[in-house]
Amino acid sequence: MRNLSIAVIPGDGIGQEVIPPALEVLRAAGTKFGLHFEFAHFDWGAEYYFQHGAMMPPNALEQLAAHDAILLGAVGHVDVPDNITLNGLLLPIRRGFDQYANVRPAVLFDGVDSPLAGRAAGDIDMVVVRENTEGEYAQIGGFLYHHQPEEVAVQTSVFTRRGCDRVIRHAFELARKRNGKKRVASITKSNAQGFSMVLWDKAFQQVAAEFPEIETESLLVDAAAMNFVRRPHTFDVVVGSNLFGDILSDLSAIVTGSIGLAASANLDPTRRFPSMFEPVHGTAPDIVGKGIANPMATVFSAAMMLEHLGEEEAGRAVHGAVVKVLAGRRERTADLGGSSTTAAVTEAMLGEL
Ligand code: GGG
Repeated sequence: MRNLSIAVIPGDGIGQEVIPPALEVLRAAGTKFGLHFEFAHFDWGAEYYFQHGAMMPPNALEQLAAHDAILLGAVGHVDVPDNITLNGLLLPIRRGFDQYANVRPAVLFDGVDSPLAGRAAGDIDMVVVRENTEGEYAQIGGFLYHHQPEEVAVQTSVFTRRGCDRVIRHAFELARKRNGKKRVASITKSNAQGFSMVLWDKAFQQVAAEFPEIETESLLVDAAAMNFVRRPHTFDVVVGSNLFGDILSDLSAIVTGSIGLAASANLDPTRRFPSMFEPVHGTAPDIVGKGIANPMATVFSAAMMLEHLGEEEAGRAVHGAVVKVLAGRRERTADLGGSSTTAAVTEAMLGEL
C-alpha cells in the first residue's frame, strides 16, 4: 500500500462542490490500486480573506511543501477583487513552487457535442502548454497619480530566456511522448510585442532544433484563435505565454464541449516542489449551491495528478471512468446539455471505476 499525502484547497464557489466528488473517486481508485490517500484540507480562499485579510496564511507554501501534490478547486468571490484572489493564492503557489508548465488537455470525447459543425469524437485532441510563472502575469508595475483623475498604470511583462526555453522544451518533450501528431505550435504576437515575444520566437527556433522529428508552426495569437475554430484537428501541442495560454485554453475547452471538462496540471517538472492540479474553470457564482456543477474537470485533473505521481494505471482508470460516463450520454450536467446533478454524475463515475 503506497501512502500519498495530498493538500486539498477547495477554495470558493463551486470549488467546494467539485472537490468532494474528486476525493471520492480518488478514494475508490486507491482501494482498487493499493493507494492510501491522506487528504489535508486547507480552508483558504475568499472566506479566509474575510476573516484574516489574506487569501492564505504567510507560511502557506511551507505548509503545502510537505505534501506530494496539491488539488485545488476554484478561487474567486464577487466581494473580493479578482487581482487579490489571483495574486493572493493561485499565483504565489504557481510561482513559489516553480510550476512553470501549465498543461491543459482538450479532447473531443465520444458522447460530447462540439459547438463546431462536423466535428466528431477524436477529431480534436490537443494540449495547451501555458508558461505559468512569468510573462504577462509577472506583476511588475505600479500606479502614478493613483486615485487621481490623471492616474497612470504601468504593467510590465517579463520574459526570460530561461523561462521561455524550459516551457518550450516541456512542450516538445510532451509532443514526443504523446501518441499524437508530433507537432508543436508556438503562439506569440511578436509583430506587435517586438522584444519579449521576439525572444520567445528565438527560443522556440533553437529548442525546436533539438527535436527534428517534431513538426512546428508559429502563429500570432489572433490567427491561433481563428484556427482553433477553423482547423482544431490540426493542433497537437500548443505552447504560449501565460496570458495567451490562459485565453486559448478557454477556447480549446469550449470547442471540445465544455469548460466543465477542462483539466489542468501546474507542473514543476523538476519535482523539487509539489505540483498543483485544478479544473480550468472558476467559481461559477451563477450555479453555486444548486448541486449542478460538473465535477468531471476536477476528476480529470485528479487523474493527471495520479499520473504525475507515477500511478499511471490508476490515473488511466480514473480518466477512463469519466470517458465512459460521457460516452454513455446518460448522466450529464447542464453545461453538457443534460440535467443531472453533481451527485448523480459522481455516482456514475464511481460505478464505471
Ligand atoms: N480553477 C482555479 C480557478 O479558480 N481558476 C480561475 C482563474 O481565474 N484562473 C486564472 C488563471 O488560471 O490564471
